[in-house]
Amino acid sequence: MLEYLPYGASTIAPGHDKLFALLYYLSVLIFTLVNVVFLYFVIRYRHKPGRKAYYYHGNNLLEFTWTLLPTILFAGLGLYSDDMWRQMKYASRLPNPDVEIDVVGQAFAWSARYPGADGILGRRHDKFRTANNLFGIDPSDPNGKDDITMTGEFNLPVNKNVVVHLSAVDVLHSFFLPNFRVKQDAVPGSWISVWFNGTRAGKFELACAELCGSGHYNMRAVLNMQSEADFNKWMDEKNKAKLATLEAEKTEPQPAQVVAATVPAKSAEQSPATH
Ligand SMILES: [Cu+2]
Repeated sequence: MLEYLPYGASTIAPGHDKLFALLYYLSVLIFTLVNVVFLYFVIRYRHKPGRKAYYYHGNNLLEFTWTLLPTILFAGLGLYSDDMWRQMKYASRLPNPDVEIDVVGQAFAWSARYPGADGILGRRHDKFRTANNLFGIDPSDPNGKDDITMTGEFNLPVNKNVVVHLSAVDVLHSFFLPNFRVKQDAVPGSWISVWFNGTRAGKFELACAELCGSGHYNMRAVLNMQSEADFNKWMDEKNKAKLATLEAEKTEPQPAQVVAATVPAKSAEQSPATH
């Protein structure tokens, strides 16, 4: 239909492309008609010596018609495309997620958060956000301890409903997966959910589609769409590595404990009472 579009790789791509093609060819048709008629009138009624311009005062039938036809056309297109829009954008139409992740945009990179071995994304709030905690994971929520975050490249399974909760750290970004026909602004201070169901395995581009600063052109990530088995294997490895790190942290003294142990001794040394 429209060969220059990136090939579709999600369940909504065929319906989306049909709608896109309809709008595209309707625009081409109307543009051509208007310009052919326009050119005809320009030539037919061009200036000629002796030709007199005449005064013409409206025509109700003509005005009624050229108001009614575009109204029918635009209202019709609105109604026709409404279901596709709801399916893509309405929170009430989000499918039951098979995989649920958080994604944040930050000048100039995309990061993702997976729920970890417990399968639960820990609570988050922007007040907890630091350079080392881009998602604002609540440190008091045990569900957040095993969450896994990564930047620049991440994996997801094909033929699964993926729900992405989207936000931004600094300025507006736009989460754009051309092959999946998904595009959604990522807005600092709010979390917006988008979904897709990928139909093809492979590497896909996640681009930023909002001019967000000098590095905007370079703000992209790689999305690896894998078979369910490959994805589960990848996720298991990530979870094992994360649990091992958590175990190691438990046995080593925490930086906070080291500070707590040394500070009183130090202050006792410096206290005038001990001299
Ligand atoms: Cu951006």
